[in-house]
Amino acid sequence: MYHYYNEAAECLPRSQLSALQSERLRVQIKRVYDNVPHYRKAFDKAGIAPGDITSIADIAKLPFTTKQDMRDNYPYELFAVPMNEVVRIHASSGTTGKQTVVGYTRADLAVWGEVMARTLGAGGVTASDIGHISYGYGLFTGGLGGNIGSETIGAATIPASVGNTKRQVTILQDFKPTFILCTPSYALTIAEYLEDNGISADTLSLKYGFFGAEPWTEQMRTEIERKLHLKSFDIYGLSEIIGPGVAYECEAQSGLHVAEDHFYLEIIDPDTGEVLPDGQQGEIVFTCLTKEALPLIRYRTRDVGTKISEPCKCGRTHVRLSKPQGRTDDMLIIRGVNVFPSQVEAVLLDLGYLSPYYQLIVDREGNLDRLTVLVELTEEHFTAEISQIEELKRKIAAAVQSMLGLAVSVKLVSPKSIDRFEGKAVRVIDNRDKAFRAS
Ligand code: DLL
Repeated sequence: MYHYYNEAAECLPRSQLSALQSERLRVQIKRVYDNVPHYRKAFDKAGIAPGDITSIADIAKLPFTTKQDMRDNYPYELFAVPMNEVVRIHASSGTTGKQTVVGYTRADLAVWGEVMARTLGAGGVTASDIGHISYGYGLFTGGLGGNIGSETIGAATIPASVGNTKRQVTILQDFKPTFILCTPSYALTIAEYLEDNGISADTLSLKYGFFGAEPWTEQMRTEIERKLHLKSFDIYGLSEIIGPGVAYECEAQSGLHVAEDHFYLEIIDPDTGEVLPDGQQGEIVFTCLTKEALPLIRYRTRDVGTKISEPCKCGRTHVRLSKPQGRTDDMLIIRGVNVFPSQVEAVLLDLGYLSPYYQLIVDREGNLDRLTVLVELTEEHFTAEISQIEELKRKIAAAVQSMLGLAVSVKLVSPKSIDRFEGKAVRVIDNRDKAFRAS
């Protein structure tokens, strides 16, 4: 039996969903044309009048919106409502340039609560549950996004926020939450604290975990479930679109359902902008169909994914997104081979005897890029003979090479020497720019 928060909306027949999307797009295009100078200019330039958009199929006529457009209109110029209608601001820090600022009206917050309640409901959460929210509270959308979903579904909500793992574990033991939200890397940090302190996961009451905000593999899922004794679900989103809740896993766990009555998904070829057919990997593009404060149209997320339109076993009619592998910006190109950190993670954890802590270091020697995989030894291997360690390194390098077709160096480091993360993990250290600057 599958669980839903809003079965009528989540299982709406495709013909009705498509009619709803068409109507919502029509209203949205008029809203942005009338209220956002950037869109008026962009549509005029493309020769499109709001009246030309009558059905969801017309979406392909519209120009894309990019991160650069957000920067150029910093902080509020893309808002489609006056400030007295905005009730919340969030921002994502971004590694380069200015923060990306996003806003919500009261109705937008209600949509956020709805899609996050669907996310939790899809895992089986109900009003009888107790939720522990360990995403950071603040400008990051994780904490307050988890919070609004948990409250909307009616669960007793613990706004634990992130950090101070000892205190988090005390809360987990004493307040007895039945579900937790945090990054997959923080879930591992909590698991490690339990192990180090001889606390069995059975002393906690956790039944479900909702992990996202960064890519994580099926192998990582197995690791987390084994250590925390819970069932885990992937949740995806980005601040620009609403925050967490844009797409979520159901109990069939074969992709993430996009809340398609609110966010329209397209997959495009990042080089040509052409819309790709189902099943083909490309850049994820979203259009906000109902957002009032910041209604982005065809926003290029720079995330890589695949659209799955086949019906899902769970009965939801909304399309699925393959488990997001990472951002185009995170994809490394090493001697012509494309590598996502998550692919290396899968190889490492498949070996079965490594710790889930790793980092990828990229250096340039002369004109050649070199990838070093840094992996922590487990306590068990730490005391091994040098010859055994050499053998381990050889095995890891061979496994990565056979999977990715790329020769790598492997460096094994002592347990707990790689940084632990409370929020999003940093997996890649790219020294190539530095080498370039120095030369
Ligand atoms: O990370 C929102 C969020 C919070 C999602 C909590 C899930 C849970 P931003 O900080 O704007 O928002 O970062 C968005 O994070 O474009 C992806 O690259 C990445 N990302 C988010 N969820 C996933 C996921 C939040 N489940 C960026 N798998 C996105 C892979 C993810 N990457």
